[in-house]
Amino acid sequence: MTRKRRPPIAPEDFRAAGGLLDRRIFLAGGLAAGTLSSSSAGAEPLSVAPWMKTPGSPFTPYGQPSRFEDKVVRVWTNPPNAPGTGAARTPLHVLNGTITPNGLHFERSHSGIPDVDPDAHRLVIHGLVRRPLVFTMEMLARYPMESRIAFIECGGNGGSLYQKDPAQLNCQGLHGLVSCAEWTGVKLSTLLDEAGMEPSAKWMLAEGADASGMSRSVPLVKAMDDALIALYQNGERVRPSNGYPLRLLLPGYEGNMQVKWLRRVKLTEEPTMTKDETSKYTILTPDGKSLQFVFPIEAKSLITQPSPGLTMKGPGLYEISGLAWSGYGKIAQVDVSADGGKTWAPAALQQPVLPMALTRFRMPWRWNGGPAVLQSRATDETGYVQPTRAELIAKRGGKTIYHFNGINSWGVDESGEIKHVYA
Ligand SMILES: Nc1nc2c(c(=O)[nH]1)N[C@H]1C(S)=C(S)[C@@H](COP(=O)(O)O)O[C@H]1N2
Ligand SMILES: [Mo]
Repeated sequence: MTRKRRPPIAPEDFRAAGGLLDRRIFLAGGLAAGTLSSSSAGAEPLSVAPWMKTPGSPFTPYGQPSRFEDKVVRVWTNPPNAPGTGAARTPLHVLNGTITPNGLHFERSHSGIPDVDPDAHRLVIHGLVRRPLVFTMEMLARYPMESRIAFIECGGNGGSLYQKDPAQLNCQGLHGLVSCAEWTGVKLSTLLDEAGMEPSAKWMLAEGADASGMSRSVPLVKAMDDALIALYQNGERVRPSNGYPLRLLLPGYEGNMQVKWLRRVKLTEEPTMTKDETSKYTILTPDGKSLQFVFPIEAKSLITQPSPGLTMKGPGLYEISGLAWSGYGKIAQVDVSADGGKTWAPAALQQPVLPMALTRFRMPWRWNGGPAVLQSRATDETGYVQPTRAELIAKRGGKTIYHFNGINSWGVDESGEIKHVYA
């Protein structure tokens, strides 16, 4: 009896034009590049490598990545060692999964990283409360804690996509001001309940202990809902660059409000109108008016692999993979296009899909070696769909740098090189 063998990629596997495939294609087998007879890696596959012949290195107090991974680093544009305002970006294109390692979490500081002594630092809660409170770090650590996996994205991330011409930067340079971590600490509501809120309190001022005196007004409903006084980041104490010894975590809200090196929470009736929420972090619209207090990050997504710098090596099967997130809740769907948005197919969402956290999506793609334009489009659980760049700019104009969440396009040419393009 003869059985017809199904070809590795059958016509019914194609989901959209441009070679987007059904996700089950990776289960079909026979698609991997390396076979024993065609090993091109140089070494015989089962020869005894040098590192098998002597004992390995001893233990170290704090682990570091392999020396072969020395290009997996943050980058920034400030001159070397210049303190002050600036940002170091996460290398999204060479990471996978959804959690950002602490040493690679992006950093945005308006006046450098203060060297805060946890024994000398205090957190004060005052204003419209019955009992003003002062906390040492030791006192805070005695309260019950919770963990939340949450992204933080700078309101200025992707701001260069408002420009007329596509900036020739890679994924990190264009979009590296977003990261995701498991944050652990004390619920702000626990501390506010203890202080006893006056009924007239509707807002709170959060102030940092750095030289920039970063301060923002936060609606009290958000503070009482899911705000965290974060003491730990991915299991270890919050890094100095991310707010040691404690930061405010406001899941889903723009990064700027998540005040680092937090020293003061003051309950107020009205927003305080600080310099950071009037001169900055407002969205200037085409009619000359500004949108103020645009807090949650709108749904957004991004293909991280392939992306500029990760040149593809010939036609064949590839995995398109990327990240999606929304400050309004969970990601419901991510669609991928390989033809600049003409046709779309839904990507597989990797579990767990958590609210206000980075979500990883994956899509098999058979690249035929021709030009392609790769895009992703996120939909969140509210039904909101990530707009095209043109739709976003029609609404917002080009005078702002904040809250860019338009669809991003990577152009692939015949040589497999990838560039940032507008489609
Ligand atoms: N005290 C203080 N908090 C701050 C800032 C700052 O400069 N000082 N930068 C803000 C901005 S603009 C962003 S985007 C986030 C960045 O958080 P991260 O550096 O932990 O990634 O922190 C916010 N909190
Ligand atoms: Mo920011």
